[in-house]
Amino acid sequence: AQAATTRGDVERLVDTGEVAAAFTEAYGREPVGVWRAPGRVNLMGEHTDYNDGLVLPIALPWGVTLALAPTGDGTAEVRSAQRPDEDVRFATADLDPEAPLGGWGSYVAGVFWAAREAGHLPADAGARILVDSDLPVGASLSSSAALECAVLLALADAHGLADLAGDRPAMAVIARRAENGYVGAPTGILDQSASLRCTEGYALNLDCRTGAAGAVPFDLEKAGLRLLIVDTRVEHKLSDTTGGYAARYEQCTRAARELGVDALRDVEDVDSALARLDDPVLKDRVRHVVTEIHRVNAAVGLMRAGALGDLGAVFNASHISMRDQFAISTPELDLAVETAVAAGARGARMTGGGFGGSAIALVPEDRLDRVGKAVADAFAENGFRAPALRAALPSPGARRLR
Ligand code: GAF
Repeated sequence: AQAATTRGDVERLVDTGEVAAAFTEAYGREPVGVWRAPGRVNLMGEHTDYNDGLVLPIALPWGVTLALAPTGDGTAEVRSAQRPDEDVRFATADLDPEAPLGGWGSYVAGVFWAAREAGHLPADAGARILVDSDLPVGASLSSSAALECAVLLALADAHGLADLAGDRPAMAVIARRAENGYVGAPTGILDQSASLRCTEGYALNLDCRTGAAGAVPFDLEKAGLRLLIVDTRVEHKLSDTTGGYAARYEQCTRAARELGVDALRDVEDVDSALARLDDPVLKDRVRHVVTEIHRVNAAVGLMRAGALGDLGAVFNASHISMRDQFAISTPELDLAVETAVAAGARGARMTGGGFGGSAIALVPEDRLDRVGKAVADAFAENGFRAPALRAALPSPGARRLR
């Protein structure tokens, strides 16, 4: 397992020197700074964000690090250490959401587009950027949001966009707009908020309707627990507008309309709401969203009481709801969850958008190896691709490193 279970491990993952040196080699000049934005796992509250509900993510030790130098020529050049043959260049004035660049460059271009649309980025603002990432893509760990947030934070700092640089909630709105308006993925505000607003040692209890947030202590080390992330390596894709994610978004919107509420967040009595719906699929979707919002509150209560082990039961209930009511799990995710619990995890659930990606398990420290091995063995026995296992601590949100 790739483990970052102590603060020292987390620090070692952040190598600012290498990224700055790679920038200098690529562009023949020094960057003005280096920024890092993390990926996330969500502890509770899945598919609740676009229903105006509650979420509870932590930032991961892994993320996107980038070096940047601002320019005043209105163009951007972006290189990635992971994609050396896919350099990206664009003139910011030419960006058109009807014809997005495509590929990984869309997430960068989308941020320029959204920051300009919001009136923050002057027309002549450009940049040279070098991106490095230790987050897997398509693993439900928010590699897209980490990239968007790193670019936006660096642009805000380097171009002196003072009204934006100090306002993380506003930055999350712009990074989400990049994804919705330019990339074309109908996602909510969870991932960008997690990357920009999480703090080390805490989970972020975010109200996606108001943007209000609180930090909830999540001291795994003190509780003798570890958070094991099982990346099933079945890639999920949120930007597929005909796919499962977009279909869930549409079903939730339709259910809210039929129930006469602004969003499913406003459903107060789930049984009477279900009685007013005819479509059994919509009933299932509503039951998941409404109960999942309650599970966020339950999880926050347990965390504030210092009863982290008891979160396991809430994890398990959430997974069953995602599997049976929201229908976003996969055989690999179900196997990861069931095997982890059978091998001694306190609880487990899939995390993120679903249809692939990762599961998380809350595991007593002394059972971490046993649980990881049990999951890897079960995957092999079932003929699934070997999972990638990582243990993580709640880590710092997006920040300037140098
Ligand atoms: C993905 C989306 F990007 C988020 O907005 C959220 O809906 C999540 O799936 C499910 O909770 O990560």
